[in-house]
Amino acid sequence: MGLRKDFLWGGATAANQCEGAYNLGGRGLANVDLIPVGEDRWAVVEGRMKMFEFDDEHFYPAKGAIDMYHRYKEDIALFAEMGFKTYRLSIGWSRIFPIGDEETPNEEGLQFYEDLFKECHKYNIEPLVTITHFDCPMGLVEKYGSWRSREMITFYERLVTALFTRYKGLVKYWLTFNEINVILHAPFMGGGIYLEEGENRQEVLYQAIHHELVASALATKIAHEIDPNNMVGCMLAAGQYYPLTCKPEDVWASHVSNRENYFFVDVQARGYYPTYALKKFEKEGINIKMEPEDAEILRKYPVDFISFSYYQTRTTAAQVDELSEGNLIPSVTNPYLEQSEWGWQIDPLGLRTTLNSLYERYQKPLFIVENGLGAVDTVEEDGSINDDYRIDYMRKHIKEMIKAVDEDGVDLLGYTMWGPIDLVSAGTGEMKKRYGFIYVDRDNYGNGTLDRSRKKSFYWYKRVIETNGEDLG
Ligand code: BGP
Repeated sequence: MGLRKDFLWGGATAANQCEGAYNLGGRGLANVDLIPVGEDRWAVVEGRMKMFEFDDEHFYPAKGAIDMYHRYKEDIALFAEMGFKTYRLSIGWSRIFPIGDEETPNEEGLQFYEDLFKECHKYNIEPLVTITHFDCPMGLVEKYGSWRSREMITFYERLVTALFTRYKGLVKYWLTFNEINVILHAPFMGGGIYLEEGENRQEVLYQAIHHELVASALATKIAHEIDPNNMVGCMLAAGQYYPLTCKPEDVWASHVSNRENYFFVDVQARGYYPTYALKKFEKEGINIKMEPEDAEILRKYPVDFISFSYYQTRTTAAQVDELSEGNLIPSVTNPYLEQSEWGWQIDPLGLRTTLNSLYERYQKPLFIVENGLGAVDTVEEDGSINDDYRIDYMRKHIKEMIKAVDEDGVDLLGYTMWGPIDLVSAGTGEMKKRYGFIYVDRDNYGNGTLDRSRKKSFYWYKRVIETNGEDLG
C-alpha cells in the first residue's frame, strides 16, 4: 500500500519566474518579460493593453526574478538536501531561439540548461521539463502574432527537436505546454496573444489552441523518435467545477465549465476533437482552419501521461453574480471553503475528486506538477520562518492525494509542489506572495540581498519525502 517506491517527489518552477538574466547569454525578449507588477498587470496579461517594450513607468519583475540563472547550483543543492527526486523547471524559449524563427539554436542557451540538468543528476534528481511555461519569444509575437499563426508549429518543432536531441539521456519527462487552458483566460501571458479591437476573441483563441494542440502532438512524435524512453505529458490548470446548488441548471453550468477544461486533455490524451467542441464551434460561428493532416497527427500521437496543477476547485452557477479570485480563472465563492490571503479557496478533498475525475476519464498515469499555498511569510528576529500554515495546507492535500492512490487506485507518477523556492507570482507579479520552503530575500520591487534561507516547511517536506509520504507530521 502507499505510494509507488519510485514516486517522484519534488518541486516546480518556471523560467520567467525565477531565472532573471533576461538579456544574458544571447537570450531574446519574451512576452513574459513584459508583464509588469502593479495595476496594469491584468490588462497586459489578458492582451487588452499592448506592452511590446519596456517603459519607465513600470517595474518588470521577470527581468531579474530571483536570479536563479546565476544561483542554480546553490538552489539545486538545497532541493537535494530536501531529498528531491525530481525538479520541474521550464525552458526559456528565447534562450534557445532568441527571435524564434532562426534555423539554428543559440549554443549558450543550450549549454545553460545542459549544465543545469547535469547539476540535477549529480544528486540523482530527475529533471521534469516544461517546454514552454507561458513564454513565447517577442520576435514571434511581433512577426507572426504568436500562436494565431500556423507557422508557429514549425518554430515549435525546431525548438523541441533541438531540446530532445541535445538532452537525450539527460531528460526523460517532458511537458509540452504549461496550463494549456490558461490561454483562454490570459491570452498574452498564456500564449503571447494580443487582441485587436473588434476581433472575434473566441475564434482567435481556439485557432491558436488548435496550433498548440497540433504542435503538442508533433512534439510527442518527435520525442519518441529521438528517444523511445521519452515520456511526454500535457499540462492542465485543473480543479473540478462544482455546481453552487443542486438546481439542475447549476449542475449543467458546472458540467459545461468542466468540459471547457477537459477539452484540451480530451484532444491531447484521446487524439481527436470531442463532438461537444465541434458543436460549440458550429453554434457560435467559430471557424477553425485545420489542415487535412491534422486529424491524423492528433490521433497518432497522444500524450503518455497527464499532468496538472491543482490549487483549488471552482464553483459555478447558471446565474453568476459575484466572482472570487482564483488561479487565473475566477469562480463563484464556495461557502464551505476557507480562502488564502489572496482569496484562493482551499479544498484538499477537491484534489482527490479531481484526481479521480481525470483518471476515470482518461485511464492514463497522472502527475500533480503544481500545488501549494501563496502566503505572506514573516522573518523572525532570529531569522527563522515558521510557516505552519503552509505545512498545514500541504499536509491536507498530500493526505487526499494518498487516498486517491490507496483507496481509489489512481495511477500517480509524482508530486511537484509549486515554487519550492520563493519566486515571482504569475498572477500578481509580487514576490511577497510566497510558496517556498526556501525563503528569498527580495521584495516586489526588486530590493533585497537575494539570500536564500530555510523555512520550517523545508524540514517538514524533507521528512515527507524520506518516508515516502508515511510521516506527514
Ligand atoms: C500557475 C502557474 C504558475 C504559478 C502558479 C501560482 O497558474 O502555472 O506559473 O505561478 O499558478 O500562481 P500565482 O503565481 O499567481 O500565485
